Amino acid sequence: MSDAATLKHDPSCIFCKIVSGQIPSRKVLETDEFIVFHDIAPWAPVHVLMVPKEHIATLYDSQDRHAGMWGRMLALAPGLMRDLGVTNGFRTIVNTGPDGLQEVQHVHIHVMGGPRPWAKG
Ligand code: DGP
Repeated sequence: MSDAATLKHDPSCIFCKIVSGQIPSRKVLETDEFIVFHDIAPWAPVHVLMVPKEHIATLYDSQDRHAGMWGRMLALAPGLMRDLGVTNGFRTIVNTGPDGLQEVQHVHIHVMGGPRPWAKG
């Protein structure tokens, strides 16, 4: 588990600003380690982002001490999607780096579901 006071924070990062409440978001869930909020430009009927509170720029920057947090985020995804009305499957995606199409330099898991077809694959 994490100690909020010691977590890395980048004041210029848009997701750090959402974590700190400086920028509003449609928040779905919050733990001491991460928050979940609706994507501003959804690719699917339900599209949320799971975002660590600590500023970790990309998956390349994730460390062994973050492994448990990744597991806890993924473990929450099915129940979270069920609560959002998604009961027939969903996609989880982590974009990494320029060739991985990562736009926001703060790691996040896209969790997308709802009746298909919808865009992006
Ligand atoms: P990626 O390409 O994996 O870095 O995806 C970044 C996602 O973040 C993209 O789907 C749009 C979303 N996003 C960017 N800025 C904001 C914002 O200010 N608020 C919310 N809710 N989502 C954002």
